[in-house]
Amino acid sequence: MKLEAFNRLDAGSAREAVRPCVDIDRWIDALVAGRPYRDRDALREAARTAASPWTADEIDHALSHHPRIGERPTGTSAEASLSRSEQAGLGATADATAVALAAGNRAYEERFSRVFLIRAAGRSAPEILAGLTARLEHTEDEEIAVVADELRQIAVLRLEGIIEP
Ligand code: 2AL
Repeated sequence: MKLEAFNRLDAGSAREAVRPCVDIDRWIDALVAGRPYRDRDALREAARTAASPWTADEIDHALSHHPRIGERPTGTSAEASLSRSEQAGLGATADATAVALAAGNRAYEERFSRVFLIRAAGRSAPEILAGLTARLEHTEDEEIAVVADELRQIAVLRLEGIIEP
């Protein structure tokens, strides 16, 4: 959708257009209320500002929408198709890397009691595995800051994919 069209949509349709970016009402409301945007830089800035910071509850809620890395969703929702394309770099993952990612996901969930989240778009499987391995060493405070930043990156990238210049 063109930015021009997004600027003119009724509020309900605008909300549904951006919901697949991240299902957090406060963020969606801020983005929709901030219209009209003069260009995509202004839209991106509003998206970042509304995502800084997330609350702990918002992060928990958003994570429930993200499949594990390596487990690409098969559904037909806008979110599922975004996640599939973000994880496209994992397409030809070597068996050993796939096994290590699955083990890393389990270790992460045991350590932090949540799904491991990383902005997958533009990253290869070995890069994601290296990130996962390094993040297992984090304290909770260090790690929650990384999660918040990755979630922000995913939301902004998705928004840029949905709203064209
Ligand atoms: C995801 C996802 O669905 N898209 C992305 O960039 N990362 N999932 C995840 N667990 O990190």
